[in-house]
Amino acid sequence: MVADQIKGGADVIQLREKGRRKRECLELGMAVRRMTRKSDVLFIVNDDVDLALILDADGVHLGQDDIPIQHARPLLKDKIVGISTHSLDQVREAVDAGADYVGIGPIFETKTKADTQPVVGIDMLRRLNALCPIPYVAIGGITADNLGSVVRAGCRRAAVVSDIVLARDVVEQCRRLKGMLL
Ligand code: 3NM
Repeated sequence: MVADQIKGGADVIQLREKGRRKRECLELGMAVRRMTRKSDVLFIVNDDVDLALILDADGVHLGQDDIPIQHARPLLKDKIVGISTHSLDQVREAVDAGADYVGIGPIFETKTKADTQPVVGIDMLRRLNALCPIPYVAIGGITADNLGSVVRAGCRRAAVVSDIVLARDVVEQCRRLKGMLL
C-alpha cells in the first residue's frame, strides 16, 4: 500500500495506526522508513515523539491533545513538527509555538476519524491563504471530486486517507490527486 502511494507521487507518508500496539507500529514504521528513505519521500510519525526518534523519521505530527510542541521541540531539534488545528486561534498558537506546518480540518465531513471537530470548511483555507505564515495542509473528507475546490481556495497541500486507501487502484488515485495539486 505505501509502496503504491509512493509510486503514485505522494510527497509525505504519515504513520498513523490508531489502536495498534506500539511494537507493531515500530515494525511497520521500520518498513515505511526504509521505503520512504529509498524514494526520498518525507516520513512523518503521528502522535508519538518516541517512535519518531527511534525510527529517525523526518518529523512528528502532534494533535491538540498530544505532547505540546514546547516539550517535543527540544527532543526533536530540527526535525519537522506539525500540529493539527481546527480553528484560527489554534493556527496562531501553533505558529507562535514554532510549528513547521499545520494541518487544518476537517475541511469536509469525514468518517475516518471518530472524534473530529466541527467542519471548518473551504473558507478557512481562503483565510489561511491570507494570514498563515507557515505551510498548511488541508485534511478531512478530501477526495478527487472535491480537491478542486481546495485548490481554488488557494491550498495546494492536502492530506488524504480514505480516498486513497479505499481506492481500487492506489497508484492511479495518488497520481490523479497529485496532478490536481501541481
Ligand atoms: N484529522 P479522510 S480529519 C486524521 O480534522 C484526520 O484534523 C482530521 O481522513 C482533522 O481523508 C482526519 O479519510 C481524517 O477524511 C482524514
